[in-house]
Amino acid sequence: MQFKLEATDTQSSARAGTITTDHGVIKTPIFMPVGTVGTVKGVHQRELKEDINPDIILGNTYHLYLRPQMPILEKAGGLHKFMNWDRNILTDSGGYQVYSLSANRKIKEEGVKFKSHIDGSYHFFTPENVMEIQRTIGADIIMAFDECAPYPCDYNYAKRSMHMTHRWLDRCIKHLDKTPLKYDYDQTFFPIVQGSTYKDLRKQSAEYIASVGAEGNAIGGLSVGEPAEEMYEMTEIVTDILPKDKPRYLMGVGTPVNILENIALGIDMFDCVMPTRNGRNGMLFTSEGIINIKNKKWEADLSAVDPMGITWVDTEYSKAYLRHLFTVNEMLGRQIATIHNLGFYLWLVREARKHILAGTFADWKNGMVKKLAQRL
Ligand code: PRF
Repeated sequence: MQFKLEATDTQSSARAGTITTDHGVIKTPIFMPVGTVGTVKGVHQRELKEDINPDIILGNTYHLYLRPQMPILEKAGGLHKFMNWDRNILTDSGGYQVYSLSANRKIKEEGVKFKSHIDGSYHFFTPENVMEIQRTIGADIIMAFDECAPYPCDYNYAKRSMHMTHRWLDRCIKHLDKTPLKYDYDQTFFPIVQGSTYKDLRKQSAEYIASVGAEGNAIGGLSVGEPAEEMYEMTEIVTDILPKDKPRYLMGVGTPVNILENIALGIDMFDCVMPTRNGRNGMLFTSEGIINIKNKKWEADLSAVDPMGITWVDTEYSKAYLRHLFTVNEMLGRQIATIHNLGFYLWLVREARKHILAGTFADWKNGMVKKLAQRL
């Protein structure tokens, strides 16, 4: 993997760059649509490529390990081939999904024992087997196995958890070094900063993560219920320490406003279920604000879904029609909303990139932030 920093904003820490892997170029800042189980829910791979056009999507180790399971993915030649996606993929390690999805999880130094949310069967994740699973899935970027501490979290728990995440990181690196690649392209490993909402822990974790010299770095444990201001404060502490010549990925963030504010603090990569999950629930993100398309207000509004027209669905259909699809619970409504929202998120990061390169990011960002959170 190669990262080339193309521009840094003069009034903020925002950056524009390119990441190059064996599956192509990723222009940053980037938003990665979430494709948890080998599908970006509700969107065909062809639509994803042609209409939304992301350079990279995300998959989840936890889900893919449970279904379809590793023998199938191995037989297919990895996730790219299995799902027919020839661009970049990043897999999360399960270090978050284990805590947010499975019941009865037991975290020990050795690893995490958890109960499947699908059939109640028991499984054990360790830093070692998660590296092997990610080799088999075959994503271009693979993540360290970490513990995402809950919020709020008492200091002593956060500190112990952070140190365990650091020890797990050492085990990940050691094991990865002796686990050969499974396919004919490279994989890049990203470690994850933790430390909850404690400044000294965040600083310590960022220093530790920077010291391992990985090709890219991630920040976890944020956007877990803390106020946005606290998230930004933590991001800033960490981005001040992480190397400038490596990409930085803020995991599971966030709203359009969160994304712009964190770009301003020096983040290059984002993922979040919000555009897809909230879209399926009738929430549309637009450059003028947020729409709940299920609202009666749109019942007879025959204007375009989004007059700005980022994707074709925005101008091809009316708000009243889309509302109707939600009212009668047709799946096409959820598909249209998903394509719209992903189109919007990708538009937002591409605009941010353009403005960083043109030296106009800070003013543009401040103007956008005022509009994006409004409820229409
Ligand atoms: N760790 C991992 N994945 C994540 C997170 C984390 O802390 C988060 C927190 N926002 C989202 N996804 N491994």
